[in-house]
Amino acid sequence: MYHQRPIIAASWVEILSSRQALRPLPSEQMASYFGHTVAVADINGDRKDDILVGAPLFMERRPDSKLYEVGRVYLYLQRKTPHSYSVPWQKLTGTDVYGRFGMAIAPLGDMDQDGYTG
Ligand SMILES: [Ca+2]
Ligand SMILES: [Ca+2]
Repeated sequence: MYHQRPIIAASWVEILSSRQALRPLPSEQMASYFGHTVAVADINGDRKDDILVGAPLFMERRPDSKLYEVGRVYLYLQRKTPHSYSVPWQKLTGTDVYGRFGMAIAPLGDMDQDGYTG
């Protein structure tokens, strides 16, 4: 008789540079497809590219205690702080069950011309 060890499959997105390897962006939930989509855009208008990562199968626990697959998009701002890539600046969660929010991400520029891409 043997005890099977649980399989833990963590996922992350790793941004590589020719000069240095940046910290990996860790997923907060297994099997959420974190990293299915990645986009780069200057969201806060500071002329530094920021990173958007989609997790279209992210599951949210709702007040009825059940998990619902809604998807999530994570925004990481490029800052010179030690944890700028380990903790997202903002999490955007989908509202529609099975809507797969974050399945596709594309920077559309400053559509309302207020100086910010977002
Ligand atoms: Ca920026
Ligand atoms: Ca804008």
